[in-house]
Amino acid sequence: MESTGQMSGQTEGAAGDGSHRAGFVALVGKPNVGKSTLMNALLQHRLSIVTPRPQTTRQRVLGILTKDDCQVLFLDTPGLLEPGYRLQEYMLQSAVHTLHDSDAAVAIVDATRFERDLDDRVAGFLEQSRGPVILAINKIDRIPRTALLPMIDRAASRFPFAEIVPVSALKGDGLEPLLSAVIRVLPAGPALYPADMLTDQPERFFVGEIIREHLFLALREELPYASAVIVEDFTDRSNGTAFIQAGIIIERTSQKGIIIGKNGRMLKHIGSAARKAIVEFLDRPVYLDLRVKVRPSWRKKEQELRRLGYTRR
Ligand SMILES: Nc1nc2c(ncn2[C@@H]2O[C@H](COP(=O)(O)OP(=O)(O)OP(=O)(O)O)[C@@H](O)[C@H]2O)c(=O)[nH]1
Ligand SMILES: [Mg+2]
Repeated sequence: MESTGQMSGQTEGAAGDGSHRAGFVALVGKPNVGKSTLMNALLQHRLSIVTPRPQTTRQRVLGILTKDDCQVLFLDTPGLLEPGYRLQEYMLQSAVHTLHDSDAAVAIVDATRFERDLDDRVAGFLEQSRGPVILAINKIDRIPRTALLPMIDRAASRFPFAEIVPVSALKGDGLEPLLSAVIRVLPAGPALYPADMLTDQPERFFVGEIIREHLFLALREELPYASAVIVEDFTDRSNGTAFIQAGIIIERTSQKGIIIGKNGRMLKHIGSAARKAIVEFLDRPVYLDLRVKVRPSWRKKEQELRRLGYTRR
């Protein structure tokens, strides 16, 4: 991947005439509307994990888009859910705090579930946004064109959006108009990160996320939600291979058998799929060692959540 690491000083806008814009833009919306897919499409990079299941994203993910005259700091967030346990409370807080702390926001709805996605509760959260809010009506590849105009009218009557842009994050439709709308609401200012930086989160974080992505893809029912990943060792060996040891955390001993599978087949499948994706992400050979660990009710325990990195940042 491109360089990650910590922020290292400021860069000048290419224009150098004070017309440069930069700011944080929160991507918010109900679970599964396509927030992460949209951020990745805008960045043209697979950064934030995506699965068909709701509640895939659990923490905010920074994606930096640098152009000649602007730097957009996209913040992908967990879905605006109704929390039932401590992890979900953390997820909701993470989304709401990001919305409060950003210069602007893009609210995202799934065009096929418009009424559910732009309900009073979501509108209430959007009112707490510090800056202007743009609406992206996503997944327009799944609705007839004629359904769009009435939807735009209803959206405009529900919230004072700065702009409303129909998109398909999956097909790449409407991304240019959306990006232009985002840049229009960005405050003036210099770039905050070096031009070649894609995120400020370490490779280690994304390695854990990729493993979790493959848990979400491979497992059924409650298991994806009962699992977490902790990267215990990440060492670059002298031969150029990244040596990674990670724990798959589950809640009950009875879940262990399912994750390991008959003759270890499930764990092997998850490991090889995740390893392939990590190689692609890190762009170097990877040795991946996965172990399954039981931590009873980790989703409900503050201390366990903190150990897994689910802490406010
Ligand atoms: N048809 C279609 N599917 C899409 C589009 N955008 C996203 N999806 C699909 O919607 C599902 C959810 O996408 P995500 O990007 O993970 O959604 P999210 O809002 O980040 O979800 P959470 O992180 O769980 O809140 C995936 O299966 C995507 O492929 C789109 O424009 N069209
Ligand atoms: Mg997501």
